[in-house]
Amino acid sequence: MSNVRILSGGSLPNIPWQPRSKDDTHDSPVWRYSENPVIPRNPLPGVARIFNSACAPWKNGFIAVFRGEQTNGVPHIYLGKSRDGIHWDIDPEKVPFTDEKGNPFMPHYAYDPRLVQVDDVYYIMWCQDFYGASIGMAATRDFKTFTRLENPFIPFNRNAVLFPRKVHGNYLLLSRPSDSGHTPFGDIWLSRSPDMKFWGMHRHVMSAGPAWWEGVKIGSGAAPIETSEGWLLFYHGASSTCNGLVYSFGAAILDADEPSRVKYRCENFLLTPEEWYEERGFVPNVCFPCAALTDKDTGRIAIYYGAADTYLGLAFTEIDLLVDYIRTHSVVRDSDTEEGNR
Ligand code: BMA
Repeated sequence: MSNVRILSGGSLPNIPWQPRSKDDTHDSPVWRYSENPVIPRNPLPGVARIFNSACAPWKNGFIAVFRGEQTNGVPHIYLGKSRDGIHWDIDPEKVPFTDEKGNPFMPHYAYDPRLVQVDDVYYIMWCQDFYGASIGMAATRDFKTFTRLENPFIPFNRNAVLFPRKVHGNYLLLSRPSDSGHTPFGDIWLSRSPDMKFWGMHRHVMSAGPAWWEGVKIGSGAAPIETSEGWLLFYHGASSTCNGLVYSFGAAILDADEPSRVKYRCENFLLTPEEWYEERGFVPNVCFPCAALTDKDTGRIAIYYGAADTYLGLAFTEIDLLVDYIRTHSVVRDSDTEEGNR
């Protein structure tokens, strides 16, 4: 067994947790919460489904940004609070984004939010209309005012995830350049910024495939977790079937100093649709992670993932088990291990 340490996030004794069942025969070191889904259908007036969503520790509990699909079909972001990370009190109003002067500045739509704390600022990033699907970003310190930042990229782009600290003086943002529709391709890229306004020094991180579960496209899931082995990244991968795409998730470990280099990449998925709430819903067969909580003292990790574009699910793992599994099943190619600048 390895002895890997979690470096980001600090102690989180109240992390949601459930030990693995003795009857669980999965090969993977990730197991589901037995009471999934944690958010059922029709959670709010005018909101039919909550899924692909992110949370973070906040005060003595947790705070979340939810992807809420309204009954008119348009997704927006909603705020929730929880004492235990499982039962949520969700604000029925959309998150009130403003510009830097404090004037209302709402995106036309917003989906797949991520939430990342860097120093004492919480950043939310999501996919929105910027004359085409692209990345929106906002900052908050108090979860009362939410100030939009400059959109980091031109269209088309999705699945942006910030690192939880600067590396060599720059903020780091992973993203997934895409097209305007149900993108049939997609690799993960890294961009740097000194100020959260100007993004550049773009580097390729890793491409879709070759494992079949991630053969069509991949995209970052939770914010990278700093460990003594490097940056642990949960990411989703899509596989093409005669019945459409199947979304699973896996993990890789990126180099601590130069995160565009992949050190280990697990060739197996960690979680793939097999429960009713993953296989059946608005879009069947989707497991889509957007956040992970960690407790550095116990090595516990709680992963939040959208299920079937309909529900929110929770899964668990432990850092030692997980990193052992990733290393044992790691397959990396030149396009993974190189710095990603050609
Ligand atoms: C992707 C994103 C996700 C969604 C997934 C499956 O392209 O739009 O929001 O969960 O498709 O429908």
